[in-house]
This record gives sequence, C-alpha cells and structure tokens, in this order.
Amino acid sequence: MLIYPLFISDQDDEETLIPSLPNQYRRGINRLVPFLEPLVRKGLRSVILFGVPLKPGTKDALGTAADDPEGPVIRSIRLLRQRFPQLYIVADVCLCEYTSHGHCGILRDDGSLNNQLSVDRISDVAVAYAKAGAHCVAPSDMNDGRIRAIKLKLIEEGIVHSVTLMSYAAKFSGCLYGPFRDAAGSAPSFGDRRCYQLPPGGRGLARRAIVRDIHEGADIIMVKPAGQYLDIISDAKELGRDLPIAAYQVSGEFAMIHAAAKAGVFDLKGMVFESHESILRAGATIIISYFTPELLDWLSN
Ligand code: PB1
Repeated sequence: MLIYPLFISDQDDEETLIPSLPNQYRRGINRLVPFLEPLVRKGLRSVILFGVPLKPGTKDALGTAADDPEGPVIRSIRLLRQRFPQLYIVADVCLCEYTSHGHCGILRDDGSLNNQLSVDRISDVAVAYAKAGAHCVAPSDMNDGRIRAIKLKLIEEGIVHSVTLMSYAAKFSGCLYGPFRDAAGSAPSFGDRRCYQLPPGGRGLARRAIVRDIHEGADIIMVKPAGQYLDIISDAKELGRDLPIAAYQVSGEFAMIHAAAKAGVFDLKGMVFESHESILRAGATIIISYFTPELLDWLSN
C-alpha cells in the first residue's frame, strides 16, 4: 500500500537534510543502499524516485538531462533493481526538475506550454525509465494526452506488458508543494502551474481527467494532494472501479502534520494514522507517503 518518495541527486555521496521536509533527505546514489537496507528489512515494498540534478549547467529549456543514462534516476533504477529485486520501483516522470524555467514541459515563446513538444518529450523520458528497469512510470506533468503517448510508445517498444502506468490524473494546483520544490529545486522560475494543474474547485474537471486517462490506458489513477481532496479520491474510485486508486499525501500536508504536532495540536502518530485512514476510507488502496518509514515501525509493533 505504501510508496516512499526518494530524492536522488547527481552528487553521488550527498546526504542533505531538507529543512522544510522533516526527516527527509536528498541522497546521492552511494547513500541509497545503506539507507534502504533497514527499511526493506522492515517491509518497505515500493519507492518513487525523484531526480535532483545539482551539477551546474545541467538544466536547459528542454529538460534534456531527464533521461540522461548517467543521470540520478536511471542509475538508481538500475542499482535498486539489482540490489533489491523485491522492491517495486516507481519512477516519477516530469521535466520540472530538469528545465531551466522549472515548468513541467517545454515552453512556447509566450511562456505557455507547448503541448505536443511536452508530451513527446515526457513520453520519451517515461520509456527511458521503463527500459532502465522501472516497474512503473508516473507522469506528474499534467500535460493533456501524455498518458496515451506513453502507452503507445511502451507498446511500440514491446514493453507495455511489463510496465505499469500510474497517472497523476487528478493533480491540483495550490500551496501544498513548497517543501517538495525546495527538495527538488523545481519551483517555476516565473508564473505558476495553474495553467496545467487542476484548479482546487474543479471537481468536474478532475472527473473528466480521470475518465480520459483511464481511456488513454492508465493502469493506476492517482489523486494529489490527498487530505484536501478526499471527495476526488471517492470520485476516482467510482469512475475507476476496476483500477487501483493511489493518493499522494504531498510535502505540504506532511510538513503541516509535523508542524501541528510540534505545536502540540495533536499527537503525531495519531494524526498520521487518522490522515492515512481517511485516504483509505475515501477509496485509495495505494498511498504515496513521506511517513512510510514511521508507519513501517508503527505497523509492525
Ligand atoms: O510532495 C509533493 O509536494 C509532490 C510534488 C509533486 C511531485 N510529483 C509536483 C510538485 C509541483 O507541482 O511542483 C511535481 C510536479 N512535477
């Protein structure tokens, strides 16, 4: 049920605490195995990888480094597949960590997203991660039509049968992604993501996006953020009756829970369980959670 997000930088020996994301670190590839071994022993079953290119000059307008065979994501996929054969590897697919402008696609001159170029690029990156060994690719870009494009390219490559496509189908714009952007260095250099992520009030838009992505070939539907969007999780379960529904308790939700517990509003463990049980009640059976390490301990006692 639990997928644990990992931030992997191109500084092989890095292990840097992310101040705005309690207990979470950006790690280089050389730090991954020692960090994951105890978690895998405790029952960690799945991770989702986010690349964080820090080397100067890596970012450009096209996000060229996203599918660099020597980049942090592809190298980590290969390492983890070899070192932890039972670990289910999800690769997040986006360009925002790799573009000089920080948006989740390729821009036109007027600063809007060029849908065709973005979808073509995103689907190439997804195929590269799949060919490197990712069990699942998860495009978080929100460009219309990327699910269909990825599915068709996986079919063309003859690997569609061995790669799960998890769509961030209902992903809302808003103020809950700040700590992630700190960790990944992926904040947009201008504007925001409101022209390609869903507006918080857009329940109909979310339902339409979920139906569209199911028809385009998504194997899992994800809703994100989670706690403020439990109705959308319920809608996803209704619309995607025959699919697993995932929900992402995002960085801002995670940081909020920690901050409130630190302020004495509630007991941390109690709220972690209450927030995750609410997500399950709404209809999700997969939770992407920064609390995964704690839950592995709490659930085994
Ligand atoms: O935990 C989080 O906040 C996740 C943020 C999410 C990662 N999939 C997006 C943050 C953003 O919109 O900037 C990444 C988008 N590609």
